[in-house]
Amino acid sequence: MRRPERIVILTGAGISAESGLATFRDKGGLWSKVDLNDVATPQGFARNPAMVHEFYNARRRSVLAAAPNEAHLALARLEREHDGQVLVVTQNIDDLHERAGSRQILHMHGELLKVRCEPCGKAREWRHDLATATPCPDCARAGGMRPHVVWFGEMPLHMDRIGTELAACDLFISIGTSGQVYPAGGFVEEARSHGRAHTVELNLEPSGGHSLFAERILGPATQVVPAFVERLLR
Ligand code: BJW
Repeated sequence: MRRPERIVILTGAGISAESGLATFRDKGGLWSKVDLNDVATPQGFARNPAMVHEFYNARRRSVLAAAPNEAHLALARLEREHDGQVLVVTQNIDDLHERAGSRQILHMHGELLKVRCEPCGKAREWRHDLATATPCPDCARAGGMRPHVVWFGEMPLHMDRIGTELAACDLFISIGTSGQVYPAGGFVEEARSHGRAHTVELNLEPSGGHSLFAERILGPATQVVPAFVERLLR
């Protein structure tokens, strides 16, 4: 592998698993406990907002109680010590990359510690429980506040910038994601299709069937990510 200049790192729920945050599709994951159509679609929220608030309130409390692990810290070290660009594109809605020290981060599926008022469109930091009756601090309307996250059928955030970065990167690393959710699941092909990017998957178990990655390293994120970062910086 040539020394990369521009690195794009896609992270998924697996990088936060060893911080105690549940993944979605692993055995015992969130989608084995709740129906994603009920809690992760605009239609589910319209049907039963109280249930959706309860689901995200519990997850917000878990995120606030969690701490970044060795994998988050290793990516922050890479950003600090690599003499090129390092961009983390995360599907995760937790703030563990930020708390580990990463600064170049795009949250494509939103952020759990933010809420948005649908009527006035204003998003703001939020660390408390949210209820159907919570009024918007900006426009004072009640009933329109929702978690600032991207549900199925909604457009992920920062897609233009992500497309530009994937086209320009020479190393694409995917960490702890099953690759089952699009558009993130197609990023490896996007990075490859420009012909320059070396592609690496770091995961507990290989994602998908036929691999589109040039290299796969299997193991828990807290072990394989620091080792891979060490190799890159050597
Ligand atoms: C470890 C580990 C350890 C464990 N160490 N590793 C048919 C075909 C194709 C697409 C579609 C289709 N029908 C509908 C679609 C589109 C749909 C989609 O992809 N559906 C699929 C289910 C088929 N996508 C959308 O609707 C998206 N929007 C969209 O497409 O807009 C249109 C558009 C058009 C053109 C361009 C761009 C856009 C929106 C998707 C929103 C996803 N939202 C969620 C919820 C967010 C809020 C929340 O957190 O509650 O995002 S769903 C959930 O899945 C969450 C995650 O970010 C996302 C991905 O999950 P992730 O991170 O991969 O977790 P898991 O659990 O799947 O995998 C964990 C991995 O970790 C595993 O691989 C383990 O091995 C590993 N692991 N422990 C290392 N210790």
